[in-house]
Amino acid sequence: MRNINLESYLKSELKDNNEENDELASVIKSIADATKLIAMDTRVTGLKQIRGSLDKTNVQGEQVQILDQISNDKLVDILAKNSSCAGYASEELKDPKIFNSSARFMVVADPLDGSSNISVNMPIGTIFGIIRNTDYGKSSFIKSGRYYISAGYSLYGPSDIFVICANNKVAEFTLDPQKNDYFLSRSEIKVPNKGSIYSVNEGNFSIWDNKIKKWLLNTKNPSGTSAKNKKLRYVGSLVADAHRTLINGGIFVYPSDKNNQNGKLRLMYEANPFALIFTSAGGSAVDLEKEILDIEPENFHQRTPLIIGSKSDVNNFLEHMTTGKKKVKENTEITPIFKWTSNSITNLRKSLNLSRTNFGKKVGVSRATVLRWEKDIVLPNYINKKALDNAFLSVKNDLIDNPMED
Ligand code: P6P
Repeated sequence: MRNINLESYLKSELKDNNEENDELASVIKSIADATKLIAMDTRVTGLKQIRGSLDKTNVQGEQVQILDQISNDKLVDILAKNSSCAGYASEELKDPKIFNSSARFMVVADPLDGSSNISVNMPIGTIFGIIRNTDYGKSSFIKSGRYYISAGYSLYGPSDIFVICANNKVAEFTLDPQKNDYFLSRSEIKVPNKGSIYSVNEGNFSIWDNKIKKWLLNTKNPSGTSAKNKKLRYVGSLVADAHRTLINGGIFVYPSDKNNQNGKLRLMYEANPFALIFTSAGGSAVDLEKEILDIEPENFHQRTPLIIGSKSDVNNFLEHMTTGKKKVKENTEITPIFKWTSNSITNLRKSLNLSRTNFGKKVGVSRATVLRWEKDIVLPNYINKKALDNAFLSVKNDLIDNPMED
């Protein structure tokens, strides 16, 4: 594993002869390059006088930390130069930046999450999601997590690490400062089905709904002979708390409360990326009742309750939220939404009234690939299937009355 760097990993993971893969790999690499620059700053905030805040508030009405702005600027500078990146939207921007509206992908990001921890040298991170650019222009940023084709984060901690979810696999890379490159340090991360840690800000207990209080009390005082007490770990930096939960298992809970009726964390660039990562790694990600990835966003900066972790621990949480024994839909991995066969692909293309060339452009492949699909010579791969899902979802209202035969 030692000598596999991010670039060679992406080449091997996204190897199918799919025009889209190279472009997806290049966008991921651009984001990784930006996080290397951010990491260089996070190591010396006390020396470069980049602690503290600017005399500026962001669209959330929060004071902008100097490093928030620097991190956002680095991501904008690098992604604006990537011809595969159509645009970028982030916690720090009121509106998205559109670079090239006909490019394949868009990036959403929280450029520096947990910035209130900078001044006390606690772990902080960059969170991002990559969405296929289906209907071009600004509106295409408002998409549910099902449209995210990749997601990841950087954690600036004792090590600077970069975790990426691509092709339904989650892998961790560690930055070698001498080589200034990310090398594979964990491949195919899987969340343990149950963990011994719970992570929640107990300081909010008095402003929680009673069901949340009941969950916490039962977690602290488990009943039953085999019940074991869990340990509390809470950094107050989402990337740090989420990464520990991804590796060790357990549960991270940030529910809604009287001060944050819709939750505190943001759907598009905090919850959705972690939901894709945890679901792809065999864990769960829900709000108080359903999967995060199924939330249809109304606005880009909207917030949500976020509960992520081991499937068993999240199901136990959900049982406290409902009277019945409701379980998270057993979705062992992010599978494409529809079953794509030569027939259903042809039906979709004809329903869109597109030539093979233009249909290929819409789903990111060549005319020849579309022909091979329709002649059953080759099957679409995972990324192709997500693109076909998106193509269908983008016009589903027209098609819903005449569902495609399989
Ligand atoms: P609280 C950091 O400000 C952040 O947005 C997340 O990184 C973190 O999980 C959460 O807020 C912590 O919030 O209310 O516990 O301080």
